[in-house]
Amino acid sequence: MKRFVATAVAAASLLAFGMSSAFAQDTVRIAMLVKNLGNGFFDSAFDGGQEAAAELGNIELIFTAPTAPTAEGQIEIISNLIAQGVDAIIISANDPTALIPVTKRAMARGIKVLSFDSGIAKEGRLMHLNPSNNELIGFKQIVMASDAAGGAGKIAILSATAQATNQNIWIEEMRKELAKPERASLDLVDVVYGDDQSDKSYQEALGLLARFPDLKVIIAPTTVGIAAAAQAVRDKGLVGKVFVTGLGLPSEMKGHVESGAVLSFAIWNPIDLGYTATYLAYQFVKGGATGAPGEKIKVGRMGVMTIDENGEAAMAEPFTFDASNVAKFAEIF
Ligand code: RAM
Repeated sequence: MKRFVATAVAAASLLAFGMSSAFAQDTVRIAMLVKNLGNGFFDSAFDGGQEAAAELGNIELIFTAPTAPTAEGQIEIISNLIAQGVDAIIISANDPTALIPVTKRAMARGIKVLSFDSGIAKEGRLMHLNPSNNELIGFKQIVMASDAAGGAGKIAILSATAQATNQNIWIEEMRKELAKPERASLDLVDVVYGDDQSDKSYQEALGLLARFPDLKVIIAPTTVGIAAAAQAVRDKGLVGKVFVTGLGLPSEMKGHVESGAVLSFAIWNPIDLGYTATYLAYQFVKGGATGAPGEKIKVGRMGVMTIDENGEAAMAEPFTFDASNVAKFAEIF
């Protein structure tokens, strides 16, 4: 809600100051369409987007999302954005393929469609911005789980939605790592989905704890899931017996690390991700970027992104947090 108000105020002040219509026409309208509302990860991404917008000037950045993380909700919003005639849409997709018809329609109207965080398949966007290297994200989570489990025992995954492009890629990478002989003592017993809703994630975590009394680790590759799972472990008095790891926001995980339910977790900087995605969108609208393989696109304080053969680019390595550094980063995101 806060986000819509911010946009409305920016637009209203333009009118109030009687900007000429020529100026208004020059304004680049970029929509950041995320998986769902009420997720702190995306709120931070929008903060980064606003930073890029302020730096570039003359951008109206619209933050929007369905209430629940569904492809249907995103399709409806994209149709509305086409009708509004925005210049670009940056999307964290709830499904890799379901959005393709509507994003193709948007691109046919000249709207620059990019995906970030959670991708749309190649034909449905001009480029995709990965937060980091997918293989590394999968690998890191298994290493953290293995460390927490002492190298052996039952582990389970609590993911976001069953269709989420990014989580499904990371789960695939985790499975590949688990298939290695040196991981043979780790037993992945289940994968469940909390739909990036706190309540559902909490219930799914309780379900895992009940079904697998000797479970050692829950890996949640989602900021919503990891916080909910840590809360479930604490509420059940299982701290020290079951550990939670995965991808989390320091600001949401500080208390869970201090409680001992979480020994370590990882993430990248969502502010930098939103900043870069917004900058890229601007470069497609105004800077002539096309997303062709090998293309190098300047993205302000983040330097230069290089497009690979799949029309993708990746940002930095995920960073690991534990009791030694979580409090410091909790102030930032
Ligand atoms: C949640 C969302 C997002 C993902 C993070 C790690 O906030 O599912 O897409 O990148 O977790």
